[in-house]
Amino acid sequence: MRLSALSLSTCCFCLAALVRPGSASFYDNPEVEVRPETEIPLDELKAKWDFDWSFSGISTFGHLKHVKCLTTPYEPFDIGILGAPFDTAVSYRPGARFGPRAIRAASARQTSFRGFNHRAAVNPYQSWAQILDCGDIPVTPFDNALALHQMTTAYTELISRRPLSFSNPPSHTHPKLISLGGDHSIALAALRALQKVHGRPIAVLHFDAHLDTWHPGAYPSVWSTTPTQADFTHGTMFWVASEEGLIANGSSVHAGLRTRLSGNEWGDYDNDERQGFLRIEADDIDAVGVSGIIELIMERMGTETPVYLSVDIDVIDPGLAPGTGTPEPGGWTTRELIAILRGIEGLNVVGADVVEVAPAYDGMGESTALAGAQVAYEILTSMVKRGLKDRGEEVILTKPGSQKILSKAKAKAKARRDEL
Ligand SMILES: [Mn+2]
Repeated sequence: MRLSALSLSTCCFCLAALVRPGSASFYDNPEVEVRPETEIPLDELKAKWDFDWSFSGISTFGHLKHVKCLTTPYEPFDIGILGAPFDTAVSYRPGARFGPRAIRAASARQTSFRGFNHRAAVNPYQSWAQILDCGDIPVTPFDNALALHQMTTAYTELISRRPLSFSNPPSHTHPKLISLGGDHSIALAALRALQKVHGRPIAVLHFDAHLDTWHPGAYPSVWSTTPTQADFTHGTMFWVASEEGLIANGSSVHAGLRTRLSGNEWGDYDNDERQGFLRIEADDIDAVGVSGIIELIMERMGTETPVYLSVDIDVIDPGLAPGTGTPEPGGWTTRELIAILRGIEGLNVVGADVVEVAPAYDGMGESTALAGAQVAYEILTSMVKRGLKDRGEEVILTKPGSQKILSKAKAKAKARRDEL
């Protein structure tokens, strides 16, 4: 007994020695003041509780404020993240209806607090734009014609509003949406809405392993007679959009292609050419590099043409992004895609999507959803940065220190090459 009492007192002495003089001990149970709720000032509550760790809080994209924009026309915004959980137009693996949910969860480490994009020198979450998580369109899974109608109506309604930071043409005249798919067919709804609201065909920049300009007849739907609801799929929506005159023929681009083609000839490419797309194959990156891909896109699209930027996550190699509907080996790395997206930040993007994230086939580390969240972040960054430029507030690219180190390393590498 005496010994344990002694140890206890020694221990207490040690703890006392660790505690800074005058401060409360870690082990103190502080007195919590009980006050009627009405007596606590709101700013005091906000100061104490109005923040989230990356792992806390309800899941919205990047911890953005969630507003169901479709039912709150009195809440203006500049850029909205809009879920389109629709996947009943897929040709292979279903499951992308869970894409928005997975991408939101995977975006948890994007916070306004730590959101500075070092590649772009801007924090999209702390700039001019009011960005909201607009929630999901409640798309029916039972009737694709109705689903397309719902998505088109929702998209049209949202981009017809006046943005919070309205600025004169050609700049921010309409809110911009980044939609989270859903399968790729949701792009048809976006293009119908964009063409209507902007009053002109839209150029499409399409990152994908596949063409998605396929004629509906390229699918073995022998029971259907054209046109039917079966024409609307995640591989034909750009064909339908082209037929409807929604896509700017001659200024659109596919990037990252590596699909197999129908039959024993180039008919699919011929059909694609009629729709006016430039095709950049996944393999082209070996010949021209990331910067060559960027040049090809910028040369084709310029900085003024309104662009719909559509990213099928299957553009990334399935080794890095397996959670998708129609995986094709031999794709770009996530880093290459990020670098390309950064390189084309000067485009006039009026709308965008990240589609085909199907978390059921993803790895336990949610690599596909993480890539999807990163792609959305890069697009968001570009929209904000373009807005800064249009407002005459161009950001100055400064990377203290690293540029010097990089140029030194480059010079060293060059010297080494010359030596050899
Ligand atoms: Mn696609």
